[in-house]
Amino acid sequence: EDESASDPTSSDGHPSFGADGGLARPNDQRSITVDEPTGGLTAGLDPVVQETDGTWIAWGDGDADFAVTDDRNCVAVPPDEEAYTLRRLDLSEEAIDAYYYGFSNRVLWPLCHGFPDLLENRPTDFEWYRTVNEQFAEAVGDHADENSVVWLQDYHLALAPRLIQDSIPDGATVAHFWHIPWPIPETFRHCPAGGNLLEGLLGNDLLGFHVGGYADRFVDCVDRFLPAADVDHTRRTIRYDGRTTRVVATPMGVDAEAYDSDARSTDRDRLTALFEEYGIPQGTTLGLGLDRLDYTKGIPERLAALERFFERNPGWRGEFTFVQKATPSRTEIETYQQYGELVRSEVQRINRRFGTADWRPIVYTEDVLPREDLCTLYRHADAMVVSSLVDGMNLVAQEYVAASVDGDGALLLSNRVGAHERLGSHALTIDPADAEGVAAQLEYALSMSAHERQRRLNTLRQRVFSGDIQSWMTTQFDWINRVHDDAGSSDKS
Ligand code: ADQ
Repeated sequence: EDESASDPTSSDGHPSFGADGGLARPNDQRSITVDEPTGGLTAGLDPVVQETDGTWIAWGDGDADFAVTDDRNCVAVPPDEEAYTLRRLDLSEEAIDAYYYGFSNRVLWPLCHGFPDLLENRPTDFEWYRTVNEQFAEAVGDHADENSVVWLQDYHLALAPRLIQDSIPDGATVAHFWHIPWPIPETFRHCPAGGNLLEGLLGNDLLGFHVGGYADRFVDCVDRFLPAADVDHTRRTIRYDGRTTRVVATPMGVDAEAYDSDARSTDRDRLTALFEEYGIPQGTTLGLGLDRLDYTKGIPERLAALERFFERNPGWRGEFTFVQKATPSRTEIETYQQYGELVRSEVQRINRRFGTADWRPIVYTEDVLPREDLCTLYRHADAMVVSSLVDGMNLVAQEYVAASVDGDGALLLSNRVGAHERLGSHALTIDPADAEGVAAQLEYALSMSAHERQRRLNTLRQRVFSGDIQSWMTTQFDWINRVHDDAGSSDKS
């Protein structure tokens, strides 16, 4: 989510079904295929759900080719082992437009990222948001009882926790991870139905954010907008309507071992082939940016910094190429279309300004990279630039570090992303809005001694490996067990 955690239409955090529509219908002999997306959350969650014989509930678009094994839209995963149940909620086009492209991504996304001016509250979007949350709660009710643990992902499900508690007598243990930032009260006050969202989220026993600042802001918003809540700022606990919600900061990591080993197994010939494909002169120094095409990612700001860099450093023209991968996202929303146009036209303008017959300063593509190519670029990029204007965590920065197996990369990291709290001083910190400063840090990165590169990367790698996706999952479930036990002991008292 979290595009990577929640948009089932992209290569992201849900198990999905073969594009050939290969799932068996009842009485149909076609085989079942399951594609495993590479998203970190899926990689982490899949074995847990397998171990617990759980049920994974996700929405889909009711594609006619999708078939199910029973009348509740459930299928066993993996098909040959039947380790857990995957249940799909089919949403109509109208529901997806209002719930996903509407309230989730025209209201909550801009608001939580501190862009209230981009908020678009269309008349029926919130009602659809509520309806889909009710559908999720109902589906959970089919599979869960008071002994169950329900774990919700992200901002698309803010009302579901309370609805789930209401639908299960004696309540289940409900935990929720919010993958994006939480705004300050001054911004949250613009949220339509803000009180309902807070009440919904206080149906959780546990609510997790990436960093302490977001957790504190959530507690501040409850304190300010829900006067009936009893708030303990120090312990980050909230008592409301007979339930205690514990708010925690549990930063998410990546599957560091997998990026490390995939990067080690890349072939230098693949880099040569990619350079050829992109028209980059072999041997050129490589810069890299990789993001969803989203206005929070600071791509035009990065381009402005690159322009300053080439202005300040004529000697690097022809010697340094910046590859920017930008995956289109939420293109139904006009703000995203306009953002894409701005990025593409800025790339063209800068390339016209500095490019020569055999060199372009910026190679821009909108492809989703196969894993091998992603790891090849990560491994060989001399400088990676993450310049988000605001970002809940940012996994790309951590993936780059994990894949930098030769110890010779340099990470320029925005001071406005969750990942900065963990990696900050060992990366090269940038203020993404300061083009001059980013250009200067890029100069520094490219002239840094081999020793300093290695030293910085060593520390970065320690942090990324010690806070990887497995340790995040363990922390989540430690907390869930703790609130589960607390709920059990308070029932007895
Ligand atoms: P995102 O906003 O999607 O995630 P990020 O954390 O960087 O941002 O994750 C993006 C993922 O997509 C990475 O795994 C990356 O490798 C992959 N990706 C992006 N472009 C790609 C391309 N062209 N080809 C292949 N893969 C590509 C949201 C929040 C973040 C938070 C995560 C997890 O916005 O702040 O870190 O959820 O909680």
